[in-house]
Amino acid sequence: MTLAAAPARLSTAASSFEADFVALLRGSATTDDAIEQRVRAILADVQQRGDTAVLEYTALFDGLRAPSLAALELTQADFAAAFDAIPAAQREALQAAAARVRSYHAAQKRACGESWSYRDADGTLLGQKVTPLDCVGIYVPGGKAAYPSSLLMNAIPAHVAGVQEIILVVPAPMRGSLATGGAGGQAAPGPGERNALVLAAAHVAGVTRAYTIGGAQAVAALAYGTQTLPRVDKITGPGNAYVACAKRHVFGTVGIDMIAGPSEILVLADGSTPPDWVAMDLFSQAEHDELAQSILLCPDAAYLDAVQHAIDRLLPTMPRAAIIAKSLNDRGALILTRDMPEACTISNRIAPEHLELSCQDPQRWEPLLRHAGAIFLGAYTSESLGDYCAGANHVLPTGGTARFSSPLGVYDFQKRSSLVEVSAAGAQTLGAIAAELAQGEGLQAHAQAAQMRLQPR
Ligand code: HSO
Ligand code: ZN
Repeated sequence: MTLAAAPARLSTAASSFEADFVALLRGSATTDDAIEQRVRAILADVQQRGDTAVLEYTALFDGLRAPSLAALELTQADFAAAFDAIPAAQREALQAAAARVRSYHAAQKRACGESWSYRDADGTLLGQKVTPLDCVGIYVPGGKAAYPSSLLMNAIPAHVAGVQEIILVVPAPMRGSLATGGAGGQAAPGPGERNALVLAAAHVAGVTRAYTIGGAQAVAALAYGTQTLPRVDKITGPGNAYVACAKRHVFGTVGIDMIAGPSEILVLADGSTPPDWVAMDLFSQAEHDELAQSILLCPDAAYLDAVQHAIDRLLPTMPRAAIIAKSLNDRGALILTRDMPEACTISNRIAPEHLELSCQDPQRWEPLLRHAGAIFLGAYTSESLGDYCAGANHVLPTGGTARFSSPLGVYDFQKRSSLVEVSAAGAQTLGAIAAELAQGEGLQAHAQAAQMRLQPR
């Protein structure tokens, strides 16, 4: 069977455009009653029974039996051994990527992650004190979609922020039994054996503890704490529908980063980039997931044809052609716009996770772009470089949420406390204002607390 990918062809000049565009942006259903109920039950159970419940679900869902949660702990020695065991080229790539991600987030911390204060003329001090979270949990999927790069993107900003305890949870990649020790056979892989690159990434990223658990039960363990696991302050990282649902539910008990949807890429092109490059960039996000969305916007119809030809030619060469084809056929689009400004307007309406401005003068159009998780400027800036090693974070708002949210960053692992120190002179001015407003609100104690300080002690 030959696979073909024919993304929808839209034109902003067509009378059907609005209807087609709205249909294109209609996301996949995000709630599922069955998942919802299952997750609620798991959360309540782990909250009540702690380690025992986590172990039972791990045996049930992951086929990994262990006598205790401690037996599922991965140690720093495990990370180091994995790091030493991977090929040298992978080791070097991991370290190079980690160094760039670290520099980027260190710069981010200097720019917007430091405490600040100022003093009024009367000596009153006002400011904000920034402190790192004490303890965070990072969820890394462990099945076929194990992304060591995502571990770097979550753990490094936490580390740069100064978080002391970074706890990784990563589910077992295959069925096995720790209870039997796995001594004389190949049937019992140790935890994480299949994910050497994930463990090696934990080694370079500053993870402090790790457990081979996953799913809603791991989220519950992190959110509520168990006999073995401490309760964390925030949980970050992507996961399947159960994990996403569990994160939604524990929000408020702990912080969460975001609920990540399928990957998205929008390429806004002027027709000057080699069509093969753009086709491959569209594939790069489509290959993540059949529900991923890849869209090309361009004012040049001949260029859209050229990219379609590139898609036709390159698709059969892709190992994940089936996923790419389904994603492009169901959710992809090649959209003809009247001009570049209109392409920018359409892009803002989509508010994509990744936006490639693949044109000759990206600086000219960038000021028109308001909503995107990450903006990649110029033909050489493939989004895939951003996924691994450019340095900026690849955990980004999806599904149009870039209208109101930002990439994962150092700031997600910090919190702020307001600082106020009123001088004796300041108490005169502020006391009069506060007393007036407090009386207006009928709050006498407030008013008097302010008034008492009008006179020096
Ligand atoms: N593009 C994904 C991240 C990723 N890509 C990991 C490759 N590995 C997030 O949108
Ligand atoms: Zn990617």
